[in-house]
Amino acid sequence: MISPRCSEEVADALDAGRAVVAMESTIYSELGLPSPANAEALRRCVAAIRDGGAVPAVTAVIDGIVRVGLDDDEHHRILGPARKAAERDVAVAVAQGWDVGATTVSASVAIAASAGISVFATGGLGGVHRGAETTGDVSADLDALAAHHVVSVSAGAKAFLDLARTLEHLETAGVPVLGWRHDDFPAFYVRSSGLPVAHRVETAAEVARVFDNLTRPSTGILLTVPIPVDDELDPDELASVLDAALAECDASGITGAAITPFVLGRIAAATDGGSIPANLALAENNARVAAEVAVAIASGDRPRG
Ligand code: PSU
Ligand code: MN
Repeated sequence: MISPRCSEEVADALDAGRAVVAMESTIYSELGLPSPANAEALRRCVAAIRDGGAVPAVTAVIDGIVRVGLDDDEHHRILGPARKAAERDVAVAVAQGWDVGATTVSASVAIAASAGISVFATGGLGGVHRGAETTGDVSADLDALAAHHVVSVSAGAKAFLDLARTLEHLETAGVPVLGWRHDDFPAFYVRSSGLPVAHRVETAAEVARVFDNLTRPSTGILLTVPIPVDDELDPDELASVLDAALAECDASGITGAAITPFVLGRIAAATDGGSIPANLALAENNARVAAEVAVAIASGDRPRG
């Protein structure tokens, strides 16, 4: 089994029972956001977690070592070229000594759990892709949420997924989906997908209580946080851009892992780059809420209601 190497700061915080928030590295690499927005995203998310009274713990595989918590002078390692590492790839990245394995949600949640970290912050989750009934393309992120005892905080799932099926999958897998002060499952760049979340929560203490009372010891929670009102993109414009981009993928044979960068590029172009600040704002907001939840879990204080 993996034994991640924690930074001194993260190890000290975990020993002392202080709040720690795990982070992924795919979104901060060239695979997730263009430079220099990726560096800004990382800086803002780290700062939001610290401002919230928690210790940020970036996960990655660097020089074949599973890392939890990077020093600031190591951040450049994940900002450049990287290989995408989902949960199943982590062992391979170690065995083969990958320079930089950028961890997706599934890998990050698995690594967080192995280090004893209870809360993880991301931008958007992977999920069930449109057309999955023929391609079978369902992100390993969903199974990881069901398999590891971690609260994952996200602004819903990637914008161009089949969100209804993503929610069905999470229901089947036994993962509670909680909406942070919101009734709808968010759709990343927009606050509402039109689909309801299973349960709405108002406080971090409430999330902590749910976390304490899961019936399966190794299941997690998905806490969805809508993008802040002022940063939301126009839902109608986004829907038509998405449909056009996906049709273009179909027509030109773009499939699998190539779909995400292509569609994100089309969204950025169609919104005159407006999707990038929106992406940063939602990631930072998720980090802020994750810190609040981590502090509540670490405090052990669970006032009801
Ligand atoms: N959402 C985005 N951009 C991304 C991702 C999610 O808007 O780059 C990344 C996350 O790291 C997530 C991963 O875990 O994509 C899921 O990839 P896949 O669908 O291949 O499982
Ligand atoms: Mn996939």
